[in-house]
Amino acid sequence: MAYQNLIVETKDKIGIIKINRPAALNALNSQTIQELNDAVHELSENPEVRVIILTGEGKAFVAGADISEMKDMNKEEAMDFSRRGHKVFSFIESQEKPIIAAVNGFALGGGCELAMACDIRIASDTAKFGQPEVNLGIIPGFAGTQRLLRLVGTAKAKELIFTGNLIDAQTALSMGLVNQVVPADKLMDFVLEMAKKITTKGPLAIKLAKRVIHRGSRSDFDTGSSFEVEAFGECFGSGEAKEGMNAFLEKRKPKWS
Ligand code: CO8
Repeated sequence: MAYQNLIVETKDKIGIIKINRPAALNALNSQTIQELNDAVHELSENPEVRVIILTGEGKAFVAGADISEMKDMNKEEAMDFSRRGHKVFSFIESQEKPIIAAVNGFALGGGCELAMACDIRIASDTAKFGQPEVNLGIIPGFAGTQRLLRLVGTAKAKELIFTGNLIDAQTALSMGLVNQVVPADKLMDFVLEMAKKITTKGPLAIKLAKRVIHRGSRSDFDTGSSFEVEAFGECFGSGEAKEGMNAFLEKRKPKWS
């Protein structure tokens, strides 16, 4: 598929989506949001791809929703834009393949929200995070209020959202907003290595682990545990578990079908 604002490539079972509007710091306009949806859909349907990496071109991951597109919206249009963003980010979060955000620079507003919709966030040491919407007289609109509080807790989420402060990657790490911080020039190598490692694991196990964690994060403990029991059984029903355990006992690498 041809994209105007994204560069999409696949290599060694890894799909890479690079948001490519560097002149606007990769701000998310409607077209880019739609293209993100389409690209994730395309890669999730591609049987050759096992892990997806999302990153940005230039000095930003994404500097937020596109302010020039939002500025003249009325209430209904804003709600519609917000709903569309929610839908796409929920799709990103819930589709079956792991998605790693390689946060190469500014991840602000909708950009921080996009990173939070990914499964794992690896930040360059030059990245900056924040929910600066209140500077514009608005609040986060792509589920930032909800995902941030779940990741960093209510108090820190309120502090970030009320002050609009930008934080550096180390601070984001200390809050649990990102998984790891790496030097800027090593970011893609590091993320590719992590993605590559995941591609060597049981594909069904990865898919089910993601599904159970995702559904569990929206459920109480007992309900989440019952999802785990079901998925654990499903692993054994597939033959993948037999291959994985036989390979261990036979001291060889598993051959996933
Ligand atoms: N939207 C549109 N254009 C942007 C955005 C953006 N979010 N961010 C940067 N740009 C543009 C600038 O206007 C500038 O364009 P031009 O060269 O034509 O003047 C270009 O990108 C480069 O930006 P700067 O010159 O400002 O670069 P600096 O390095 O000086 O500053 C900053 C970088 C600090 C990132 C600065 O650009 C900035 O503060 N950007 C805005 C950040 C922001 O407020 N983000 C939140 C936006 S609101 C949001 O995301 C809400 C999400 C939910 C929406 C729900 C809808 C209902």
